[in-house]
Amino acid sequence: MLIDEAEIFVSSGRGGDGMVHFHREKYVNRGGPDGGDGGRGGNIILKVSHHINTLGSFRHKSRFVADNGGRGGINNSTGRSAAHTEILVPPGTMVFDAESSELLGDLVAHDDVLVVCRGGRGGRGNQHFASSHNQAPRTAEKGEPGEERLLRLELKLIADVGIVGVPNAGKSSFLAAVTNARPKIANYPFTNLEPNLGVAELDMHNSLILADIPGLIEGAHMGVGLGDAFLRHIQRTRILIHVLDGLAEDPMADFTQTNNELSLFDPNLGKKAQIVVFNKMDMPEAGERWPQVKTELEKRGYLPMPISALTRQDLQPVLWKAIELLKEAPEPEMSEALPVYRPMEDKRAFSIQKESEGWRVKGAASMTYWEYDGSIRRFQKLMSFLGVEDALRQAGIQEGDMVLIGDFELEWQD
Ligand SMILES: Nc1nc2c(ncn2[C@@H]2O[C@H](COP(=O)(O)OP(=O)(O)O)[C@@H](O)[C@H]2O)c(=O)[nH]1
Ligand SMILES: [Mg+2]
Repeated sequence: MLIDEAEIFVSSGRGGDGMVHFHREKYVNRGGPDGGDGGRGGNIILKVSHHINTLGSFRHKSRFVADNGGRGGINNSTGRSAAHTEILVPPGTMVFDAESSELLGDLVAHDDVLVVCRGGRGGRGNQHFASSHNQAPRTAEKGEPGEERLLRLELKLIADVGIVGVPNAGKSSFLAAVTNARPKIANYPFTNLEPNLGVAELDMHNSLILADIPGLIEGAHMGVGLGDAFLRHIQRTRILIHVLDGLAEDPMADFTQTNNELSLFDPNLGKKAQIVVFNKMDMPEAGERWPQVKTELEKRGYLPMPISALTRQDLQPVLWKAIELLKEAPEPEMSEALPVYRPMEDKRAFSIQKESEGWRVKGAASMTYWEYDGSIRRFQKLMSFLGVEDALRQAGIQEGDMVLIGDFELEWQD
C-alpha cells in the first residue's frame, strides 16, 4: 500500500499583552486604572476536507503560523482576538507529534477537526488588579506565549479513480503515463492482485489517486481470488476511467463486455460515473476506427476522449475531467477505523524541574510583568494560587534554595 507522508511546522499565536493605564479626563486628577486585556492568539486547527486526497500540497507549504492577539487598549478596551488558522487535510490523515511519535488524532470524516496548537490567552490589564489596598495598580499580565510543534502527517492512500478495460487496452500504460507509478506493462502476471496505485498531481490543489485494476476482469476470469486491499480500493473508487483498445477488432463489444462484468462483480461498480478514453490514437488504424466509436458512444450518452498513453497525447484533459466528476461524485464509504481524539493538555499548567542552580518553574507563571512594582507580591499570590508553592514544597525545596522562573531567580523562604 502506498503511504503519503508530510512533516509540517505549526505555531499558534501569542496572546496580546494587557495594558497598564489610568483613566484621564480634563479636571479629573487621578483616574482609576483602565488598561484593557490582551486578545487571544490564533489556534492552529487541522480540518478534514474531502476535496483533498493526498498530502501533496505540504510539499509546497509546510510552515503555518497563526496570528498574535492584539494588545489591550485604554478605556478598558480588549485587544483584538486573532482568527484561527485552519489547515485542510484529506480524510484518513493520521496526525503524530514528530518528536515523541505520539498519535494526536486520526482524522476520518469531512469537517473533523483537531486543535494541534492553542493560541495564548491574552494578558489581563491593570483594571483587574485594583484592590482596597492598591487603587493604582501598576501591574498587568503579558500575553501567554503560543505553542510550536512539529507534526508528522501520514495518509494511507486509497484510490478514488479506478482504471478498467479489457486486457491490453493500455490501463497500465495510462497509469504510468500520468502518475509516478511504475506498473508492469503487458504480460502482467496474475500472481499479485494488489492494484497498482499512483498519484497524479495536476496542480497545488488538485490531485488524483488512480488504481490500475487488472485483477477485476483479468483475474476474475482466471478464477484468482481477490485480496482485501483490492476490494477496498474498488469500493472506495468513486469514478472509473474506462480504457478502450483502439486496435481491438470491435472496441464497442469490449466496452459492453467490460461493463457487464463490472455490474456482475458488484452492482455499485457498474453505476459509477465513467470517463471513456479511446487509446492508441498514435496508430493510424485507431484513428480510422475512432469516428464510428465516437458516434456510438455519444449515442449512449458518453463523451469519449481520444488519447495515446504511449505518446502521452491528450492525457491532461482526461485528468481534469476526472477532477470535475469527483467533485460531483457521492461520498466515498468510510474506512473502518474509528477516529481518536486526544484533547491537548492544558499548557497553562506549570511544571517543576530540579536543575543544578535551583528549581526551574515553567508555564503560566512567566506571564507576569516584572517591570512594574507590585508584581512580586502579585506573583507570589499567583504562585500559591496555582499550587506552585505546594508543589515546590512537596518536591522537597529547602530554605535558601533558588527558584528559577524565566530570567529571574528568587530565594525560597518559608
Ligand atoms: N501504440 C500504442 N500502444 C500502446 C498504447 N498504450 C499501451 N500500448 C501497448 O499495449 C500493450 C498493453 O498495454 P498495457 O498498458 O499493459 O495494457 P493493460 O493490460 O490494459 O494494462 C503494451 O504492449 C503497450 O505498450 C498506446 O497508446 N499506443
Ligand atoms: Mg495492465
